[in-house]
Parts: sequence; C-alpha cells; structure tokens
Amino acid sequence: RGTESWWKEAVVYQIYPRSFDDADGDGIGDLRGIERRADYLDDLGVDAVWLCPVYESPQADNGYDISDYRSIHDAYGDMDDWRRLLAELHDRDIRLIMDLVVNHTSDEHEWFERSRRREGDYEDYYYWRDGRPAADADYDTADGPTDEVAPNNWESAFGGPAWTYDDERKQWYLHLFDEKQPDLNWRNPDVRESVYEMMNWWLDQGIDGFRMDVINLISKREGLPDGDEDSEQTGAEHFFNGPSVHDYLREMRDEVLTDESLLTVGETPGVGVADAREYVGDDGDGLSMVFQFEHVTFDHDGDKWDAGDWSLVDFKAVLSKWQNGLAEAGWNSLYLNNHDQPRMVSRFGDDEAWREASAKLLGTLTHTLQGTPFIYQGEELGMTNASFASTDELRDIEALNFVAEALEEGTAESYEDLRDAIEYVSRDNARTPMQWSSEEHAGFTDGEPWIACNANYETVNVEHARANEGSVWHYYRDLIELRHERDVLVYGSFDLLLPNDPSLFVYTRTLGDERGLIVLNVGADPVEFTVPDGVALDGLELAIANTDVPTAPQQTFELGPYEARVYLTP
Ligand code: TEU
Repeated sequence: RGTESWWKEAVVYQIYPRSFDDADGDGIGDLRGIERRADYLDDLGVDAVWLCPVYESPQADNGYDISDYRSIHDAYGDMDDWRRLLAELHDRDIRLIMDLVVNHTSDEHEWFERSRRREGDYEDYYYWRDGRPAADADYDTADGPTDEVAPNNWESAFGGPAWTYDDERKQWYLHLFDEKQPDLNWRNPDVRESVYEMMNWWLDQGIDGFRMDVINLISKREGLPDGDEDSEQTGAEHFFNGPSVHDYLREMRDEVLTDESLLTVGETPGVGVADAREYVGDDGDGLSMVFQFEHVTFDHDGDKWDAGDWSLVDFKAVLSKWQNGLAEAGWNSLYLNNHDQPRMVSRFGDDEAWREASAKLLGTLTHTLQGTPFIYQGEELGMTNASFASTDELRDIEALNFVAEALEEGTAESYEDLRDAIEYVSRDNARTPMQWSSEEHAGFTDGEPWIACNANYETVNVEHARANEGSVWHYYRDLIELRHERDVLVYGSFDLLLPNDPSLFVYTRTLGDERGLIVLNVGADPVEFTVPDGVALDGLELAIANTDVPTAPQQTFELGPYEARVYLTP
C-alpha cells in the first residue's frame, strides 16, 4: 500500500438503515429509501458510504445479529434492491463499505442451529463449555442446571453473564454481547474458512471495503480463564486484542483482502496507540484504519452510564496522542459520533443556544485533523440527543438491559432515576429517524416509525437546512469540498498549540510549503488569544469559518462563542 490512497482523501458517510429513509411505509428504513437519497449524498459530496448491517437477522441488536450473511433482511428489501443501490452509488462515484460482523452470529444462524445439535463439522463453530460445579464459583451466573454455574465469570458488554445454558446441547455457550449473539470460535479453521468465503462472495458483488465489527475481540485466551472483576467488563483482558488476533487478521488479508484499494476499518474498543499500530498499515495487519474509543470513553467514570463532565485539556491530549502516534505509522479514522454514541453536538457542543455554531465547530475539527472523517447520518444537520420519557420509548437492548438491571438490583427506584443517564449516553439517541422535512415523522416514513422522531424535527431537518445558506448542512458541504481541494488538510503533519488552554483547541497543519492554522473556541464564553511565537501568519488566508471574520489572521484573535476558523496558505 503506497502512502497515498483514495480512502485517505475520502469523507465517509455512515448510514444506519433502520433509521435513514423508509420507502415502503412500514416504519422501518430500507434499501430503496437509501437509493432514493443517492443524489442527496452526492450533493453533500461524500466519497463513500458505510452501510450498517442489512443482512437477514432477527434484529435483537438491530442487525448486529446476523442469521444469513448472504441475504437481505426482509424489511430492508432483497439482493436486487441492494444491487440497484450499489449501482446508483457507483454511478455517482460513491463507494460502498459493508459492515462485517464476524465475532458472533445470531443464534438463529444455521451454523449455530447445527452446532447446538453437534452436527458434523459444526460442533465446534462456537464456544461450548460444560458448567462449573456450583460450589466452586462466587460470580453472578445465568440459570442452568441447579448444581452448576457458567464456565467462567466473564460478562457481556450488554450487562449480565457472558454465558447462556442451552437446553438442547446441555452445555453453555459464550456471548460477549447479547445471548442472541453467540461468539464464533475463531480457533476453528473451518470457521475462519467460512468467514473468508463469505467475505470473498461480498467482494465479488463489487463492494469497496469492510467496516469490521469488534474485530479485536475475535481471539480468546486459551482455557478461557476467569477475569479481573474490577474491570469495566469482567474478562476483557482475555479477549480484547487476544493472543491470536493478528494471526487471524493476517490470514484474512492473505485469503481475502489482497486488493490494496479496499478500505478496511476495524472497530476496536480498548485499543491504545501501540495496539493500533499492529492493526494498521503495511507493517501491521494491513487494515486501513481502526476506530479507537479513547476520545469517546475518556469521560466515562468507570462505566459508560456514569459519563459526565469532561475537560477540553484531556480531550485534546487524547486526540493529539492519536494524531502523533499514527502520523508516520498508520492512519487515523476521525469520528465524534456513530450509531453507538450520543449525538456529538449534545456531548461536546451545546445543543441549545449554540447548536449550529457548535455543530459546525465539531465538524471543523473532524475535517481538519489528519485522518479520514466519518460523518454519521444527521450529523450534517446538527441533530441532537432525544428525550425518552419512559422505558416504553427505548428500543436499544443495551439501554433496556441497563434499566432492567438497575431496577432489579435496586440501584434505582424508578426510570426517573436513570433518565438523565439514558438521555445523555444511550445509543437510541443516535437512532431516532433521519430528519428530512417538517412533515409528520420528519418525512422519514408514511407509517409509524419504529422509534419516535426527535421532537425538534420541525426546525432541524434537511429541507430547511438546504434552503438556508448559513446552515450546518451547507457548512459541511463546504468543509468536505475544502478537504478535497487541499492536500495539507489530508496529509499535513499536525502540531497542537496551547495544550493546557481550557477552552481553545488550536493546531497547525504543515505539508512542505503549505500551512494551515485551525482555531476553535470550544465554549460559550468569548475568548481572546495571541498566536504564539514561532507560528508564521504570513500568507495565511481564511479558508472557512462559522462566523463572519477578517480574511487575514491577526496576531491577537477575539473569538466568539464556539467560533471556528481555518486559515490556509493559498
Ligand atoms: O459495538 C461494539 C462496542 O464496543 C459496543 O458494544 C459498545 O461498547 C457499546 O455500543 C457502547 O455503548 C459494535 C456495534 O457497533 C454495536 O452496534 C453492536 O451492538 C456491537 O458491536 C455488537 O455487534
């Protein structure tokens, strides 16, 4: 892989199909809905779409539980719809990246059904174990035979034990996520072969790459030993970046990912910079990028539901560590939100008084760091977190489990006690329907949407944003165009200024003679700052800003609330 690749210069748009656009009125987004928005994506100027799972699935985790990798979930359409979508995107020079979910399948996948019946080659497709004698264990465990408990103390990412007892096979199976998402046994070469075959089948359909769901969880430590109960997820040290993960990924590269132009992005919770270097680039496993989580977990107080205050100084430190850490050895992905995270403007900006300004500021950040920006649907409108008045309004399995568990354990008396946490971090915040217009249900569906629209759709919507030159949408379009035009924003080196300033995020980008200075006031209070010595201002001109400002930078800046400015040499 050379130093230049299309995906380094690209802006990727993430689509969560269930919530994007519903063409057939059943309240659930679908492939035809996406197809009819191909011009919308083209107008925005994005280069690729990452499509979250659309495969056949019982939808226990909105498609991250796949029951057939080679067909499309009914509510989304069929393979013909998918082929048409691919063609419409390719006609517009937009590439398509599919979501690859191979740490686990659905328990309704044929492989699992055969495995629970111990059918031939399928017997060891998953992690099946006998239970432990009940007397031997002191950890929380799911129900099984009265005299036994789960094989170890590992926990599921969605709460509760990571093991479920299967009455048919009379053994326990491992699931790092929901019980309807059994983990595939990657130690078994037949499993790996089946996965590679399936990946090659998708490549033959003409796709341009894969986003790889929790790909750093596929290798589990031999013997599946008990984990440290004080960690955020018990067992994590035995399956995050497990012992054979790099062997598997290198094998996958050799068997499947030989075309160097593919975009591959591994979703890798819990990786640090040093781990990431082993996954990306020629000297690593060859992935184009990873999604690291440090900048979206640094505000967790041991647990995502305790997220709260965060400091800009810490945020800058995390992001610049990644900028510097992968500058020579790898490539960064750039994101502030996705389908698992709260809306960025509600978390890092101000979704009330300064909604538009702060949405533009955060977009400026993701489009002017070194790496590939990923825009999550609705981000380009400044969509915000939603309101969930009761558990009836929640849809996400993780949130529902969290509420049920807290009520059962008595850490909360009622939903009201948990509401702030839900409305701040739950994944449903990101999953409310895309806001297309001020019509009923935001123009998303003619039916009843599967999850309620955010109440602010009457003012925050595509129709309104496109008609208004000063909107977040137009600003995003300009940002994307600017990034396409200016190599310094893609390839330039990054240098953080003022690391300890509590409200300013300021950095330079440099590529040979080309220079850039990016100045962001991350807060509602106006600030003044003087450009430090050593930063040359000569020749810099304003390239984009979210307010009206002079075209040449002064030595001293007066910045208004959430003001963002990008200066570049011409
Ligand atoms: O997410 C993996 C992951 O790390 C999440 O479980 C994360 O910890 C959680 O969402 C934070 O609240 C991926 C997918 O992006 C997610 O949608 C799936 O639910 C999960 O894998 C299981 O496939």
